[in-house]
Amino acid sequence: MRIDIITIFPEYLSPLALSLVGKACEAGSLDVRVHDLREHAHDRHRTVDDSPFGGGPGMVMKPDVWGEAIDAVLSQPPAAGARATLVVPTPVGHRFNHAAAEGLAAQEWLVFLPARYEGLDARIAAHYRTRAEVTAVHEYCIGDYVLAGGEAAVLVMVEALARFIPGVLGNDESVLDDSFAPGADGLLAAPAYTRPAQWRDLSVPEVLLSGDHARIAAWRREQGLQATRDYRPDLLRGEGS
Ligand code: JBH
Repeated sequence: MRIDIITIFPEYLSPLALSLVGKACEAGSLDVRVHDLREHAHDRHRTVDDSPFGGGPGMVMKPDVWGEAIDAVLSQPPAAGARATLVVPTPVGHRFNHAAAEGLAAQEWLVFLPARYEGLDARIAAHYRTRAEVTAVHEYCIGDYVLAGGEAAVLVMVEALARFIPGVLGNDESVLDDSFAPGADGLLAAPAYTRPAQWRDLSVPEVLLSGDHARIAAWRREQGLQATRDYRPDLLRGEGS
């Protein structure tokens, strides 16, 4: 998979060279390219934003600068005829969840457009939805809190989707067992323990040492159900994931 990211903070994306995503890049299953938006700002101050038409606080990122940057990325497809899926992190978007991550992971080419909080000129999404080289423009929100810009959201989304790319995890079963995976019954995971069996004044639940796999599975189901009731009752009502 090819991933392009256009940003005014290229260094912000450097964690992608680490960990699971970095290993996938080295192994060749992922090709991540970070581009500096300011290379497409041609005035003396390399301006990328301007005040909003209609007034109000904050700044809006300029469509001409973004348009030139996106066109430059789209002119370098990973393969002849490849089409890009554009992803815009924004507080005004569909919730990014497990299903969204899995959907993005199935694409051959993703282009992320992290903007500052007040966002991109709305014509960017409208224009690129009409372009033949683009399959879709997704606007996603990772959660109900305020971020200064979309870069941290891109890190979250890339890490979440990379786990669905074959060969990236190293253990295909881990994805299926995750909390939120439909096959994992939609519940949160049970609490986990490892050695030593006795630590300070706390011991591991006896059932986990019993070797009785049916009892362990039943215990984990019940614990997962209780954790879901406590922390995420929305999942039990079928509203979450
Ligand atoms: C995206 O996903 C978002 N959640 C909260 N704040 C944001 C700010 C900019 C982009 C988001």
